[in-house]
Amino acid sequence: MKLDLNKINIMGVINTTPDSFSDGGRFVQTDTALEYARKLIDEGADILDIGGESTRPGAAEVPVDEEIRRTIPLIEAIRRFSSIPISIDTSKPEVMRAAADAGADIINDVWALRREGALQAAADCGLRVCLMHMQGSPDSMQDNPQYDHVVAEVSEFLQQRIDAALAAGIERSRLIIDPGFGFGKTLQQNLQLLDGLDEFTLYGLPVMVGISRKSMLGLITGKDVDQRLAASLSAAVIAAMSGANIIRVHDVTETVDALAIVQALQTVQNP
Ligand code: 8Y4
Repeated sequence: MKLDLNKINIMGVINTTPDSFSDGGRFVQTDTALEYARKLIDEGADILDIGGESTRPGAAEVPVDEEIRRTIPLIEAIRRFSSIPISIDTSKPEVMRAAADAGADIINDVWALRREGALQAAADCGLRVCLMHMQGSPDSMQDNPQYDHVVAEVSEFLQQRIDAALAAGIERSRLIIDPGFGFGKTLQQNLQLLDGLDEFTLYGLPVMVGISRKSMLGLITGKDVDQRLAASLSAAVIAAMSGANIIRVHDVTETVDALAIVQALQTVQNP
């Protein structure tokens, strides 16, 4: 399966943290995650995003060997039956290299290759890279995030990371950008980013967004995380209408239909 970034792509989230696929031992854990991967593929996901480290505020750091044990056997197992594009959600150079060897296609790094050795690892692998904006670090990013102009500042940051990636030898055609909804942003700042999302298409690079189930939707609707499907679909449609090329979601079945309407509209506008 080849990645077509000229259309709207649905990225299905697979978390391999132990709280997600809980403990009957390593084999059972990979096996359960593998069944979940099959389900997302059947539901129509275009890309799978596999992560072994929680970026939630207050989450513990995961050692590199543990992150590898959680993610790499799963990527290898998916590759035995599917050629679906796979994204590895990691900031660690060792995990990037192992994932590339296992058959991953995209590095999804919420640190935008700012960790030691990450630029070089990504350049060596030759995978696509999603550069995401985050203000601060996961443990403290939500305590009083501040911007004068959030769209301009996120845009400047992404321009700097694009420049750093190019300087490290990563081809421009391999880059994807993401404003990082919820990563060091208040509700108001997230809404300003969503309102200005079209500006990020001006780089001529694919734009990715992750809004699914996030707290900004909870703050607007008053709903708990497991009751945010309708809000997530609404946000996905808004992002796609603003030109986002990859939408990272938890609810693939429902998002497939919601974004099929946007895709049909865009195909009639731009045949
Ligand atoms: C409920 C469910 C509440 C999920 C919060 C969350 C993004 C990302 C994440 C994103 C890219 C998350 C790994 C945070 N978000 N990668 N990763 N863009 N590129 N929180 O927006 O889903 S994890």
